[in-house]
Amino acid sequence: MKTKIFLIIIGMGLLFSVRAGDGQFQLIEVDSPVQTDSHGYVPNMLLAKPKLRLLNLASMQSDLLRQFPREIKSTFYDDRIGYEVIELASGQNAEEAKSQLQNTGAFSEVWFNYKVRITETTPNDEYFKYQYSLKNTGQFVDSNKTYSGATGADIKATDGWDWATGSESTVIAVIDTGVAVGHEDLQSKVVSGYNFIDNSTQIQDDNGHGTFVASVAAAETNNSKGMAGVCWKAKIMPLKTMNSKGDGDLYQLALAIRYAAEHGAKVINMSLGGKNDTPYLKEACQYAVSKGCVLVASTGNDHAQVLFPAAYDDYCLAVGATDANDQVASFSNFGPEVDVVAPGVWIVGALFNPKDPTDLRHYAYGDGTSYAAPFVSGAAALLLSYKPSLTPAQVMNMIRYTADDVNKTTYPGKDVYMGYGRINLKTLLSPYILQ
Ligand SMILES: [Ca+2]
Ligand SMILES: [Ca+2]
Ligand SMILES: [Ca+2]
Repeated sequence: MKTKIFLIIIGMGLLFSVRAGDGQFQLIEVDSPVQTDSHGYVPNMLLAKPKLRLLNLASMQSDLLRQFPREIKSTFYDDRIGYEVIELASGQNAEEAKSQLQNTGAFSEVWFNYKVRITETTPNDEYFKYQYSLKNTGQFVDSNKTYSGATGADIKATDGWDWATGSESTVIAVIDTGVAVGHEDLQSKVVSGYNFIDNSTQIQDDNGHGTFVASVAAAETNNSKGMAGVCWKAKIMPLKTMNSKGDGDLYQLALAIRYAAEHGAKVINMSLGGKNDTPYLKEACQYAVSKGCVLVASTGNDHAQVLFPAAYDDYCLAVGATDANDQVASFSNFGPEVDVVAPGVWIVGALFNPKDPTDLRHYAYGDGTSYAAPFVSGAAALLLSYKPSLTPAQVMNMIRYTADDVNKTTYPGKDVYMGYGRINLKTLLSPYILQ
């Protein structure tokens, strides 16, 4: 029964298929909770400040060793901080030793050597641990231990979130198949959108693809449920231009791009593409950029040339897909138009099953450049929430130039497979001075 939902977009069509098993949707299983360290301090070390009148250090140290021959292994005075550093013998209880040392009267202060670590913002979402794309520790990405990759092959999301988790005033337009507005990890995120097929405001997903894409960019995060999104707080504007089969056309796409630009979207995610370059699509992209929108599009999954609109260098960030080892996915399209890559293999996303629309608590795995693009859309939304005065060109360049050139051994610098490299939220969002 272990299956993996596989949502791929090919050309302008979405193909809904299943990688293995019998086609049942799988709820990701939950492991037992992570064990946390019981000590908040180094267990065999104390730092003690000698009282001023006792600063005959050599005699104090020999007194200590005489008094506590079993408890204390070694002791030395570190004049850089003015404390006696006391190493306890193994198996000693640091709390007991601390009070014994205090009772000697030789010290004005006795402290544990408390642990610190690099600051990192880790959300509490249930399946975050499977989202190697956000934080890759080499963990298995599923409870069946099917797939794992390399530590650090991720977008450095937890480091980036130290600086920004987004803003509710940043809207990401998701031009796709609609969004399951009632999904538990999206229900607070969706603003009103438009259905260009029916000319209505009914933007319910009838395929699943749009819901998945929206959740990667901006699922509700740190809500103890489901998954984490890249931009915790951004809103999602669903613009439905593709039908239940995942088919749409460039005219409706052009309409949706213009609508997004005129209705306050700051970022437009297009996990779609076609082989045809048309002036009305290009002009729509140009218009949206002139209105201040950042356009992000997937390159396509044909291992062929970059699709449109991703291929419009001046207007779109073209996003290819990598895996959990920072390798380009075999299906990812390539060419000089590729700007950056982001994870697009074994991606966790919100699952909407049109055959069971009441099922709004599920998640699945997906592969495709469709799921790489929303990492970049989420990154753009994070950056804009933090620095809203940036122009689209500045956002595009910052995302490009802060990416990690993870294939530099074989293709140093910008190349046709990865563009500038795999995006990096740490370098994107850490403070800097605009030149
Ligand atoms: Ca969540
Ligand atoms: Ca480009
Ligand atoms: Ca490179």
